[in-house]
Amino acid sequence: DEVETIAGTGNSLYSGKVSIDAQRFGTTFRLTDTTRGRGTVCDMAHQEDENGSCKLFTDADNTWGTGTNDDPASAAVDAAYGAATTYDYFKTVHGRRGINNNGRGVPSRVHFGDEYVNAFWDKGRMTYGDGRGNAHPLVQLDIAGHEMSHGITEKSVSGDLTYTGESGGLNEATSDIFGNMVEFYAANPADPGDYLIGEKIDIFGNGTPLRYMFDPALDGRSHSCWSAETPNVDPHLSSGVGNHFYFNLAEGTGKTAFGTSPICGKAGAVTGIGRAKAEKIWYRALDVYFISNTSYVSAENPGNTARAYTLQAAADLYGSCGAEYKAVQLAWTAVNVAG
Ligand code: ASN
Ligand code: ZN
Ligand code: CA
Repeated sequence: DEVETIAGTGNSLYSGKVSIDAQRFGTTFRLTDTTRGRGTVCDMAHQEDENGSCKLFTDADNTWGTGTNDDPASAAVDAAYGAATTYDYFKTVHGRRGINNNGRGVPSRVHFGDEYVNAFWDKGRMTYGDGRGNAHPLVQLDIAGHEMSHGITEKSVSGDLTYTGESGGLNEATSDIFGNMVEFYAANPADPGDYLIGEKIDIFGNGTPLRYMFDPALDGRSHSCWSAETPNVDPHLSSGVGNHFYFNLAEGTGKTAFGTSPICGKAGAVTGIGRAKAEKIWYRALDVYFISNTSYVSAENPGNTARAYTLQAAADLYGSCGAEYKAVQLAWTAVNVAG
């Protein structure tokens, strides 16, 4: 039987009608993306076991899902679209061909567990739960980009960015940053780019997003400004410092189209340099300079900080006398990470 890639139609939960690349095998279509290194989407059917079976989604007419949870394939469409869009983002914007930079795709598992309110990256694959109550399935594009970016971080930083303390915060911030840069890259009117994480999931049941990058403390827990407590909190909270820095660098402080970014302490205002430059600076810092224990602030080794490495990346890309380098300095200072 002939096998070929055919663009199918997907009716997603969050991104409207999207094109997804499926594979035809005889008279059946499979959710295997042969144009991006054979990434797959499979159905955990509410099981959680580590090595239990996950059944590859198949379809008879290459029109996948209905856009509602009545059809288990709808969440699979979001996962396929998320993996494909994230793959395309890193290839187009950063010249990286997949997580391992070898052109290989990765598997996505959907419908993991029973009312599981999370998504995660482990063992070289993405896994998504269905949520519970008001919390909808955790397959929104920025979440897919977040989880896949954990794989990018794992393969870019030798030994991974350690998932505790401030390096854990940088690991989480990297995933939030690229998750939303993927959302902007997609430019999908059904899910426009923003600096909120999981804004369509309603994870708290009150309409608020999981996280806010322009002022992370709006969630009542995350750190918008670095403090001596930052190394002691969960990576999903210390990520606030990196997320807020990134927002300042890309969009500036004060009132913006995406939210109001407060300035920490007595720092000066920042004028953003735009996402196209900010994302290249963060990616280069991650890929070329970050090591496993890089932190926001380090008394012992001031050279091994995100501030030092993003400045180095900015100097490499745009020179050390330009507005970009200056903006990196100001954007860190505005989150209370001084030079
Ligand atoms: N969704 C979470 C994350 O990707 C899962 C976790 O806490 N590891 O960060
Ligand atoms: Zn994460
Ligand atoms: Ca978002």
